[in-house]
Order: sequence, then structure tokens, then C-alpha cells
Amino acid sequence: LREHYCIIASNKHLESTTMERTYIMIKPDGVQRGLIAEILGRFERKGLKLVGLKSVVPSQETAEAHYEVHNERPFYPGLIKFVTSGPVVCMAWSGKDAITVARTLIGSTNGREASPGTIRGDFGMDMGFNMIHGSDAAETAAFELGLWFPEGLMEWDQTITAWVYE
Ligand code: IDP
Ligand code: MG
Repeated sequence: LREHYCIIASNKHLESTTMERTYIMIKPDGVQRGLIAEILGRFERKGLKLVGLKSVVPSQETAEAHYEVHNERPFYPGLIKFVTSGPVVCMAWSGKDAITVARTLIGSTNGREASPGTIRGDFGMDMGFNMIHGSDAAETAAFELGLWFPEGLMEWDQTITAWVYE
């Protein structure tokens, strides 16, 4: 069946997609609220491949580097205090257009405005407590993955891939 299906699929024109890796982080509010498995499960069920996973209490330096683009914003000091307040879950997920796919799963920044079905839309009510971070572009993904995973990421073949992508 699988072989037969591949013959059909191979006749399709090539889609313009890119294999990407993205940095995803469950922030301290997501951990405190017991949403780790719920959030991680959504990425797993979607078909993204887990290539990095750990839990840390972020250092001041790492948090400041991560949110450096926001360092002039009024919410920045509070954001750094919040993100260093306890454990976060650091993840790296890979897949076709993984950066955009992950941002779509996450939803818009303010939970009250985020669409139902998204993580923030289903569980969030505010801007500051929006439970999760996702890289917003290829350059930021590369920077953030290097920042949070200096040890590197996992290389592995996931057997379900053959049934996730045509
Ligand atoms: P994003 O996480 O959806 O990419 P950004 O605009 O990049 O949103 O902001 C980074 C993070 O900073 C947000 O996820 C949120 O935690 C926090 N943040 C952004 N704007 C505000 C605000 O107006 N008040 C409090 N926190 C904010
Ligand atoms: Mg952002």
C-alpha cells in the first residue's frame, strides 16, 4: 500500500516547501499550569519531529539575549523577570515549513484574540501569560536554537515520516 501510494504521490508537482527547524518554548506559566503534555502533544500529533527537548530555569543572560529585540519596550523588564522565574520547556521541532506551522498552532500573541483551536486561543487570556514562544523567521530560529541548544540537536529518522508527507 505504501509503495503504491508513493507512486501516485510522486506524480504530483513539487510543492515549494522548506524543511525547517524551529525553537519552541513553554514559558513558566505553561509549566505552572500543568500544560506541558497538552502543548507538547499538539506538536507531536501534528507530525513535526522532535529534535531537541529539555527543561531549564533560564539564566538572566539567556533570557535577555532571547528577548533582545524587545529590550526598549516597556514590558521588557517584566518579561525577563517572568521568563527567569521558574522552569521552561525548551524544544526544537523540525518539518516542512516548521516555523510557520508552529506559529499557526500557537496562535496570535494575545490569548483573548487568538483563534480557538490554537494553543493561546484555547488556554490563554492575556498578552504576558501566553504560555509559549515560537521562532518567527528562519534567522531568529537559527539564533534561538543556537542560544538554547548550544549542545546541538538530535539527528534521527522517524518512521512515521513516510505517512505524514506525501
Ligand atoms: P510573540 O510571542 O507572539 O512572537 P512578540 O510580540 O514577539 O510576540 O512578544 C514577545 C513576548 O513578549 C510575547 O509572547 C509576550 O509574552 C510578551 N509581550 C509582548 N507584548 C506584551 C505586552 O504588551 N505586555 C506584556 N507582555 C508582552
Ligand atoms: Mg516574537
